[in-house]
Amino acid sequence: MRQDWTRAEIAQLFDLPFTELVFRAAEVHRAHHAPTRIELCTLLSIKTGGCPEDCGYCSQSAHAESGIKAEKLMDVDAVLASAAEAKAAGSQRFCMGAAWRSPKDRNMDNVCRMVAGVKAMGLETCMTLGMLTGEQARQLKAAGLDYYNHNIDTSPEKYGEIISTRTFKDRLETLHNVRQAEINVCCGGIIGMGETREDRVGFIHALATLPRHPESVPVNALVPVKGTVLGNIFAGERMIDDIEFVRTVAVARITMPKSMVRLSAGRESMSEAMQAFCFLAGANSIFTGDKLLTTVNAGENADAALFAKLGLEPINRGVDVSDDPRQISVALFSSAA
Ligand code: SAM
Ligand code: DTB
Ligand code: SF4
Repeated sequence: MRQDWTRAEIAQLFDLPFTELVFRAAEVHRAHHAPTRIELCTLLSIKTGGCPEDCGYCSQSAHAESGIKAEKLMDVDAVLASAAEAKAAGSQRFCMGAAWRSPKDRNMDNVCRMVAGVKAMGLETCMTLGMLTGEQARQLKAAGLDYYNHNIDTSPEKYGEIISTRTFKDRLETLHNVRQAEINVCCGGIIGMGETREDRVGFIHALATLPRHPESVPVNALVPVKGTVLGNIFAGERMIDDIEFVRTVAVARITMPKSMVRLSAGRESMSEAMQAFCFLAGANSIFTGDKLLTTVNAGENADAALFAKLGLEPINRGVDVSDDPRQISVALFSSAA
């Protein structure tokens, strides 16, 4: 995999005629993944609201006036009950999110019990808890954590306009700690925060030049939440052109061929045709269920209908995969074709 992408090369990809860009992305997608198979992940907010960070997009920041109240960390049993529901609904990965700047050491015991319990159900485990020390990352790994989500969100230049309570470099440090602990990395960001094309180039460049590409790359479309800084600016509508969003997905696919590219927040406001374009351009993972962390998601019925319409199927890890999910499902797809 190439880690030496230049900004100029990434800008050239963005500049391609749209159909040419999507065609190239689809080619790369087919070479590395089974193109009709989509990974299903489910989110749960295990600790909602009252976050000391000032991320301008986030309903859970204590600096926002979104009406989300601060809650305590959920009980382990309640989290496991929710994971069991997600598994019964066909989800493959259970992603637990906490509105923390970073976990306190006294939280680690409960959080690790959540990981171990979810893992024991046969689900893949993912957490997003804010910044981690090396020691905390090692504890999560020992508990059975498969993935850690920690987004860079936007370009290094734009970062300080969106968040002032931590730096882009802080983000990279946690990503390093997660990698050192041999936990898979889930890292992406948000499109539609008023960033320029150059910012989107810088965002993809930062991801595609990490020492190793993230195994998962969530591409969120900003969900404008009233009472947040960005929600107040972009009240009530998605502030990214559909075609530019699909271009971003396509460039992520081309530059990070093996990564799972997740069509994440904002899907609820996307048409079926727009989502189909994203799948064609290389997106191969979604969040299922009717809720993300605090905002609404497309919901299982809508997704089942969309999958049926498009002929998509969930990745069935038990059947399609053993050691390397992607390679074996590619092999299955090729022999079926
Ligand atoms: N506190 C942790 C952290 O910041 O890493 C984890 C939770 S945070 C909600 C996870 C990610 O969700 C953010 O990095 C951001 O990319 C995404 N996100 C949050 N609010 C969003 C919104 N309104 N629209 C789109 N994406 C959002
Ligand atoms: C990610 O990139 N998107 C997810 C997950 N990682 C944790 C979160 C989306 C949150 C959307 C806003 C909300 O529901 O509060
Ligand atoms: Fe806190 Fe994460 Fe929301 Fe930022 S994105 S305010 S760190 S919960």
